[in-house]
Amino acid sequence: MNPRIATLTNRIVDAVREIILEEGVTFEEYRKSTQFFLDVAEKGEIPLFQDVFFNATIAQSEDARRQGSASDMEGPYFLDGVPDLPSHGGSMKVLPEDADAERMRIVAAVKDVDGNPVSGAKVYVWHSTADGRYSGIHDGITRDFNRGCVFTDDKGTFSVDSIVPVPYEIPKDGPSGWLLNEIGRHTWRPAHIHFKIEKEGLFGLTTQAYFQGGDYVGDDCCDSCPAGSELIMPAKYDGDVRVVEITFVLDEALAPLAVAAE
Ligand code: MBD
Ligand code: FE
Repeated sequence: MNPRIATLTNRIVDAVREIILEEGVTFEEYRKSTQFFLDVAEKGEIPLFQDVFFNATIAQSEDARRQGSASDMEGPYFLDGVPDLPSHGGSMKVLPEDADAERMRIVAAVKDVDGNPVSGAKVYVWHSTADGRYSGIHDGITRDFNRGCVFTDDKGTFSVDSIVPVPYEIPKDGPSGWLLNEIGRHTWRPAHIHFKIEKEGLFGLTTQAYFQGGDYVGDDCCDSCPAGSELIMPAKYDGDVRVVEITFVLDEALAPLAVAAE
């Protein structure tokens, strides 16, 4: 018997049973829901389904236990073993056909909750191409593009050049896209950059940054980019380069929950 699993399972089952009775759910609807989950699994959309409906809330739940920067979904497209970049002056690999895309410079600082710089933090950065694909995941694009791994310098800072990503449409022909459509929602995420920051002894922060003024900002199909979010970056430019100036505040590593799941 695992008390954590018991609590969560019982509360979820109770909530669903209550809805079934209140809404008068039928055998036919029940069979459709069985088929729906079979489809989600068959299409490999279990991670996507969870991201669309629950991950933003998991981030909220974790953030309630912390004071550092807001966290956000990792999403399904993180890859390890990506190109190493210097702390400053490096450029992500950009597809030849994206050579004319709008350029972007990420200028970042990593700090602890007392404002001290965090040097030697390992930061993964990844985002879509200018036509909304992730390298190493989607068709026709090998894994190194628009991805990099960089360590913060002794001032806790790093910077990296790339191109500005675009809004991302989740697969709309699969079950997750179908369900969004059935409930009157669209299947788009605002343009975003993913970050995953690791430093021994500190909370590992996974988060994203969005572009103020961009399409679907405040209207994310995953509900991860509400209007007013601290993760929405103001439109700052250095000439024609979009500058994303961002500070990541890392908490101390979180203590495990009092009753941890096994
Ligand atoms: C993405 O690029 C993403 O970040 C998430 C969370 C879900 C689907 C695609
Ligand atoms: Fe993404």
